Amino acid sequence: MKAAGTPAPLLGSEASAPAAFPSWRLGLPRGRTLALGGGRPQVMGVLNLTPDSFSDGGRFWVEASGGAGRIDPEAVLAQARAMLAAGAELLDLGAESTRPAGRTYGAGAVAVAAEEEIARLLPVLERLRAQTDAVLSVDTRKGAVARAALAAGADLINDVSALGDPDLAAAVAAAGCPVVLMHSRGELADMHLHARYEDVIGEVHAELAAALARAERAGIDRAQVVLDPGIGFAKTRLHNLALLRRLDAFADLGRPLLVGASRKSFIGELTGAPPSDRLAGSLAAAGWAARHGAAIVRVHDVEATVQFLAIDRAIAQAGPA
Ligand code: HH2
Repeated sequence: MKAAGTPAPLLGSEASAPAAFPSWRLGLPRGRTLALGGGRPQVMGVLNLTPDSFSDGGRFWVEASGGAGRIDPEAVLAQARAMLAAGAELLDLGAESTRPAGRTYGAGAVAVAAEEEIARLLPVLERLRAQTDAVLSVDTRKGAVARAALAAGADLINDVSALGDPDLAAAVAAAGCPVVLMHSRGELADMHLHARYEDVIGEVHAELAAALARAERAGIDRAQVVLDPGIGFAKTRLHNLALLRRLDAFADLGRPLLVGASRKSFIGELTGAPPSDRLAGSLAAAGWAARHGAAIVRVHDVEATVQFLAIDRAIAQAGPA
């Protein structure tokens, strides 16, 4: 119960939106819709069902004998419920780490077969779908995983390879669901070698435009595409900072933008903080992204991000007292 006299939170759509930010309505499976934009970024909570993600790997992982292991679905569901209660409007379930190889993370993530990815994902996804109408995104690069996830009730596919697998494009086109196309270069194992740009803004812009065109050629409706500059993927610290600084340069692509800067290594490089201690830097990046046009921010720390964005926005919209 709210105490008498406590003002209503200024979190929802009742708060007026600045005219400068466009709005979009994406179609979700089973007749639902996802309203994005209008200056009110939505928070996507990260749920990594992996033993080896860079910031929270192993959190839901139960070790078994002989080096094997499995996800504890109940632990993930508890975290999902906490994220939704804290104000996440989307959850992003990933069963394969995309942790890059290179200076920061050594050999990078271990490749996971589609069968293993599906086995990690489905017990969680099926139970979550039965419990919530929230938007459930699945972070995968593989068509077989996307198909299994969509059949189990996923709403949206988040593809960090931007349709590297033509079968994923076919699965998304057949389902008619939204898809996130993220910018990267090369493979996960060698992307750090591709972090070379003459003009990072222009080249990422051109490569995202090409990804959008590739999606349309594969039969995906451009109105269902969300674009992402791919912070930390084939980028140096300076590239990441430049992309955040000029996020507005991607507005003319005409699609909602997702930004995932949470706990990423550029924050560690600038501050010396380990992944588990990068909340303040992550909030600074999410706040900047939100103010400069991100429609979705993908974060590990939902409660803090929701509060940060609510206050940031309330100040930005305050009228003369
Ligand atoms: N970043 C990660 C994974 N998926 N998807 C999109 N669209 N954008 C991102 O920036 C992005 C992403 C990496 O973060 P995390 O999931 O925490 O780590 P890991 O890939 O090691 O599981």
